[in-house]
Amino acid sequence: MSLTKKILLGMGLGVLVGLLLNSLDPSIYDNAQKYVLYPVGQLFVSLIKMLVVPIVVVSLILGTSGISDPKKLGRIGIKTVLFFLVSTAIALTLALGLGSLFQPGAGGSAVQGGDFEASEAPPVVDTLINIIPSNPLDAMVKGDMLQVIAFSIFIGIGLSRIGTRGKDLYRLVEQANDVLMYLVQLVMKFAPYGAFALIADAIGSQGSDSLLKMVKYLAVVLLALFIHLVVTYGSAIALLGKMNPIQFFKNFSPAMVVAFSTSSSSGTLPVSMKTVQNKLNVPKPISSFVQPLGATINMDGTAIMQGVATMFIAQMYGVDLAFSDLVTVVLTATLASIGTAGAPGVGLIMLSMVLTSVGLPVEAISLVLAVDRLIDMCRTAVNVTGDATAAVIIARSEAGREDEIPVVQEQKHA
Ligand code: DAS
Repeated sequence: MSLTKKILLGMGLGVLVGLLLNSLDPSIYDNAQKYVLYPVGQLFVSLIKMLVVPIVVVSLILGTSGISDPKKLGRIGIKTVLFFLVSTAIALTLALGLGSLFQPGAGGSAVQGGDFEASEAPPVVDTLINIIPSNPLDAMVKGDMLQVIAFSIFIGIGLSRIGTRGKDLYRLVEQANDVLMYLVQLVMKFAPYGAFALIADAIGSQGSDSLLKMVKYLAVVLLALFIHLVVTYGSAIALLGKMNPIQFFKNFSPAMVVAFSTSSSSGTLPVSMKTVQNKLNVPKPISSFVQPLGATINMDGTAIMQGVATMFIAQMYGVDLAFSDLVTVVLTATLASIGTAGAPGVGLIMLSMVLTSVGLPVEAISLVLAVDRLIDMCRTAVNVTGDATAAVIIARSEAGREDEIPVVQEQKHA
């Protein structure tokens, strides 16, 4: 049985066991929670948290070093990165807007006995100054994600600017990324049991109300993904790509199916590139530049999940996010989508850095973790479609100038 099926089975069993425990004598739930559900659920959350800082550092160094030298990127690269950033900003605005409109976590009680006190957000100026770590290692030890992000970006820029002198360090960081991607796959093997325990614990303690909130969160994310896919990409394809959107989605659907079933943008790359070249008539040089870059740094679907999840978790903790917090979410989720590797489950790990940037606890990922695999399948299909949309639009804008296209150093992800 595939891992996805095992996770979905774990989720289903978690719902049934949770509803059963909630209907029985509370002492039965207490014992089940103490000796099984809590240990298994927290073990899974800790395994995820263990990977957060190293993955953020390594992913952002690789992602930043690939795009920070305008000379290396060239005209095509700058147009491509600009399209990626604009579409991710639209995705996040959509996610935060729908999260505010539908309030999937409203009235939630993620913290027993009263609201969670988010750490008081300092004035914006202090936040910006505080982003620069006076001690990068201390920032990593404390998990101060904004400072970890800033330090990683500086390293990535430096690495790209020293050129060939940095090739050994770049290779070392790539190897570290490969090890971390292997560890993500290893941790994901535990996901069926973790999802079971987290769902059974939440529903066992709070009844069908918590199930309803999870379903509402799932529905808001799927709605945002659908709107972004059809409206944002559909109109970009029609207006900028001068292509019939229905034709685009029909021709690209085989790659979307592969992305949905594998939850891996990198794994889908061979199919998505072949589809874009053969069925959407994008010249090979443009497809071979835009799509590998996109599979590494362009994850609109992931950004949407992170935007809605942050709103959902803030609502479950009774925290009102100020406008400055929402700006921070857009910034960190954009950086997270640049850093997210095209492998299953990585976007959830990167969600931790978005949560900490607005003072929410990393443990809160347990509220969304249980349904994340289902969302990962959908958001990965959106991620690869965003890269294909960019390829079609860039090809259109470069019609007749394909000979001037640089070759980007493709980052390998497991
Ligand atoms: N599954 C990742 C991808 O391959 C995205 C994610 O985890 O958010 O695009």
